[in-house]
Amino acid sequence: SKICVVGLGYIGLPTASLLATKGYNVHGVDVNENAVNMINNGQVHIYEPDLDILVKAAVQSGKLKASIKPEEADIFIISVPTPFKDGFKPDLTYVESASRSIAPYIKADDLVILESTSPVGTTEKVAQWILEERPELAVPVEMNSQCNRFYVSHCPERVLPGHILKELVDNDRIIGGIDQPSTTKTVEFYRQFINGTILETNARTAELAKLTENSFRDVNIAFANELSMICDHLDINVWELIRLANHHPRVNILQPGPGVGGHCIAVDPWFIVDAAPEQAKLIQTARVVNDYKPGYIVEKVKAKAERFKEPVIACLGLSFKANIDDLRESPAVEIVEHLSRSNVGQLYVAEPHVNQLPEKLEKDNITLTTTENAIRSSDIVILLVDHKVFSSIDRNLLKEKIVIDTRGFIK
Ligand code: SAJ
Repeated sequence: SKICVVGLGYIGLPTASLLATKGYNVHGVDVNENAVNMINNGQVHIYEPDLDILVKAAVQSGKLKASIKPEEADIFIISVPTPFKDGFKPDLTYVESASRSIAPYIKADDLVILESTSPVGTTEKVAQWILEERPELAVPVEMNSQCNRFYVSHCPERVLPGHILKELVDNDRIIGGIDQPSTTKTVEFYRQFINGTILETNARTAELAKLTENSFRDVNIAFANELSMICDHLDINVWELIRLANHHPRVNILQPGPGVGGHCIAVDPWFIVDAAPEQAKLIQTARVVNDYKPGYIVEKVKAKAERFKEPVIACLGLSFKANIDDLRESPAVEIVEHLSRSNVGQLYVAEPHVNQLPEKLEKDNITLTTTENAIRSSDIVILLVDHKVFSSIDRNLLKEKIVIDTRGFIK
């Protein structure tokens, strides 16, 4: 069968490439023309370990082609972003426009799969948006007929950035259709290329399951972040505390950090809060605790900087977590921006995974440089990301410095 993948980002591109190398004819669609051109040349516009090799293989086999427009296919996969907008409301603009854009190309018996993380009810909306464009098609919820029908399911992606290629095939998957025939058809498709267990449910449960997974992690990180602030107050080493507590057979605390970033864990819990504000108290509080942490780190740095006349601060790491180049919703970026805005001092930033500062950090008091140069030039060193490359930092360089290690990385 032919597959059309809409949205060629961190989820869509690996998925499209994987399917192409499995022998499917894949038509990839993205609104970013530059990304489309790069992919057609066998190149990648995002960094993920080994993705370049997979994309190259897929394109060279002739099975993966990209374009800015959808084409007819048997299976459509929607993997576009679902950010939030002001007031922490889910923004379904991309899902809606993806759904409407594929509508003209859908034929009877086709399957539409929503992989984007989505608020409860979105999969049903996808079916509705398509029906609005193509009233002659049907889903049996409305018409008890098998003719002219199309199928719609949610199969939330669960891959961890940095480990996408492995998790894409090995993770268990939840599949929930808008009706049982949709679920069954989707399960049959994923069985072709997924090694993990496939779990069947309905669309709404699948949607909430994905949001629940990320909220679970957010709540647990909030617990660790709260502990780190309690420990600062009581002058106790939080890393030692957590290590000790985790020796209990039923305790497994996550790690505190400078805050929670990325486009998933810091976003998805709000979809639950938005849908059930009265009930989702803990989930909302966890968001507040995690969002408080970057500002808390800034205050810590300010307090240390007071003793210097012209403080120079080295900020190590910008990405939202270790060993990736993704700066979206990164607490490290937020901290550097905040320090710059409050003129705390001269900032030297080291981020070995990028060769250019993001636009919002292009400021006179911020310089992107090497790790060693940043440390050598500084009075205060803030470790913001636990990148593997930072583990080889020469400890002698740090001897005379004030070190604020937000990740408990520098022993
Ligand atoms: N973090 C901590 N302490 C920890 C763990 C993480 O501060 O102990 C921070 C990270 O530094 C980062 C943020 O949390 O800023 C999120 O990182 P992450 O590694 O927990 O998660 P993501 O955003 O890279 O990927 C998550 C994953 N979800 C879960 O683990 C439940 C992934 O499986 C999802 O597919 C992904 O969200 C997604 O796309 O939804």
